[in-house]
Amino acid sequence: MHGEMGYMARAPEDRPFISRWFPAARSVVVCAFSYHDGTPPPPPDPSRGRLARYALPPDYHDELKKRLKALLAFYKEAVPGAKGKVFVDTSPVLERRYARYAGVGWVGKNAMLLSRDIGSFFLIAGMAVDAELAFDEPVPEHCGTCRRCLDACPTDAFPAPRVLDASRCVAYFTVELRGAPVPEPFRRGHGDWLFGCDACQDVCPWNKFSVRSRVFEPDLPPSLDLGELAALTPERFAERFKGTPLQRTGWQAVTRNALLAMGNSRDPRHRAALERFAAHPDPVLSEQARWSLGLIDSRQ
Ligand code: B12
Ligand code: SF4
Ligand code: SF4
Repeated sequence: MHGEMGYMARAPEDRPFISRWFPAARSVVVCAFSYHDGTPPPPPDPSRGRLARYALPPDYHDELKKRLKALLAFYKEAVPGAKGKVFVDTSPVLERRYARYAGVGWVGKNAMLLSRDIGSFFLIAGMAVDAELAFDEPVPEHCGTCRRCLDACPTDAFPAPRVLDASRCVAYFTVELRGAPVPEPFRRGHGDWLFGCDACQDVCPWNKFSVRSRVFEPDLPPSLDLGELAALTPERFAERFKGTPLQRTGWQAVTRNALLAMGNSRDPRHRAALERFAAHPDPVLSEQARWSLGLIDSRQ
């Protein structure tokens, strides 16, 4: 269920309990930060690959850590001697679980934390503190009989509602799986996703209530030209995507994703780039290019 994300298997018994990470914890404050830029998803275009919305602003970790640290400093000033610790994504804290307890929203059938007020295009960050604070109640769930997200998932990554099998998820393959090929049975499901995947959120009716972010501005466009991307050397890639979420995933995996999206587009205009990569010394890239050429040719 975790794919190659080994850290998820480490100390699994600690992950549900914030007090194992911060023993003094008595209360948890959870914040939601919209990253929606107010624009609709881009129209399909065989020459381009799509980026998930969260990847458009600069990498969010530093910005949210800064804001949570300021909140913690404010708290410590108000309560001299108080202790606290902030979490933004990378700590062993199950953020959706605590956000649910804190009343930020409910866990949708797509496993996303979902709010009636702002939909699900938001990031979670928070802090644990050593005092007992007044608390909000969890909100009831509002999915009802809807199952649009389950039906929209292109790789059948939900064995049951609210249970995500990460080892089938396009977001996992495109962002976290590096140095390895995308397993063949999931390639067609990637469609034109280049980095991350929003298919199970784009269809959610609650996302018509998404609010424009007051924290993040897009730095990247919602889709990138596949030919231009595949033409970048590792050095040019590093320059172009410095400070963006694509930087951490790196040239090899993002180029692999671009070659895969080229195949799924079935657009013969990508043939020259794919033929160049079919002879590339990197076996992951050359194999992906050959697979994509096969898909384009199978249509002729
Ligand atoms: C690893 C990870 C991934 C893995 C998935 C791992 C997984 N199986 O969930 C991959 C790489 C695939 C991934 C994808 C995405 N991720 Co991610 N991811 C994480 C990370 C770092 C850890 C999550 C984790 O441990 N999951 C393990 C499962 C077991 O825990 P969980 O999903 O939190 O589920 C709990 C709740 O569902 C709860 N629960 C509550 N009620 C109920 C009811 C029932 C019936 C059930 C079964 C469960 C349940 O129980 C579960 C266990 O406690 C978190 C940050 C963090 N530290 O939490 C971000 C995080 C979950 N990701 C986030 C985002 C934005 C995404 C993507 C949307 C990115 C994208 N567009 O490509 C996709 C969404 C995919 C999806 N539909 O969930 C946000 C989610 C924000 C939100 N509004 O929910 C987080 C919180 C990061 C952040 N700081 O904002 N992610
Ligand atoms: S992010 Fe994409 S692949 Fe992953 S569960 Fe949602 S729709 Fe499926
Ligand atoms: S698409 Fe429907 S089932 Fe899925 S999270 Fe949204 S409301 Fe719930």
